[in-house]
Amino acid sequence: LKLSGRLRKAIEGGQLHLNYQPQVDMRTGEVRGLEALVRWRDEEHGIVSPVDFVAVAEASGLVTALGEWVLRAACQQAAVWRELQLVPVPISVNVSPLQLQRADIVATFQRVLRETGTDPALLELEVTETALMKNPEASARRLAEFRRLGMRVAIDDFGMGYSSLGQLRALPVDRIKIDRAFVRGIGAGDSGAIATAVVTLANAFGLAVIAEGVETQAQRAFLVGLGCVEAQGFLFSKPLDADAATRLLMQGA
Ligand code: G
Ligand code: G
Ligand code: MN
Ligand code: NA
Repeated sequence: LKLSGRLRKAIEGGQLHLNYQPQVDMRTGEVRGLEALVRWRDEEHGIVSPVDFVAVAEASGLVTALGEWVLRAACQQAAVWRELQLVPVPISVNVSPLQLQRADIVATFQRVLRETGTDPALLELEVTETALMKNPEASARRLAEFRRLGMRVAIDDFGMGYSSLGQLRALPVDRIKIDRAFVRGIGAGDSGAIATAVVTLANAFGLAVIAEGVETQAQRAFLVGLGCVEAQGFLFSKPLDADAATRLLMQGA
């Protein structure tokens, strides 16, 4: 069976699952959010990375089914955490470029939220800067619709997509995620100039900011010094399976 056929079966047959990477307040370690990251365990190929299979989904017309599966799984997990009476934590879900272009995406997301009883304010959609810049006007309209429904929007991998200041200002988003390429070298020869510029930009536009890929105390200290308070990264936690994420949230409750 071709990879696309296997993926279709995986989506239908429950071979996908989500991991959750904590987004923390670097000053206190408090969990402020979780990014949902999809995983595929295939009998023949083992763990297949989303880097590979999101592209397969986009090329084979499965991107809507995959995206809906991811959103529903995240919302169902949020419902489990609600049942456990844990303090609600926003979940960030990645949206692929092609998925964002589909005309029915807003209606589909609205339906999934309704069916799972999810508060839209607890959902953040992550769209990469590169994806947004392929079609800035249409993307902006789409993101504005999500925000009208009460969801939050983040620009993922920021700094890699060459958006102009004018384009950035026109995008209806809530926060910027500093790409880990601009965090990696801090404390090891990199002056942190780009990270500094991104935080300055976010402040100027009234956007929140979160750093990705924080792995060292030096990076953490530098970013906190800039006023970038939130981060994801191996220094704090790798992506966790649902049980480990539940245990983490219970510690905070
Ligand atoms: O978690 P990991 O490092 O394997 O993620 C690799 C890439 O896959 C990242 O760029 C991440 O944004 C992307 N990714 C993870 N989960 C999803 C998902 O549910 N949908 C989409 N479109 N991309 C995802
Ligand atoms: O592109 P996106 O930001 O969605 O990618 C998320 C991916 O980044 C996750 O798959 C996660 O495994 C990876 N990641 C998270 N924290 C770190 C980190 O500190 N270092 C590195 N190298 N990768 C990380
Ligand atoms: Mn992401
Ligand atoms: Na990223």
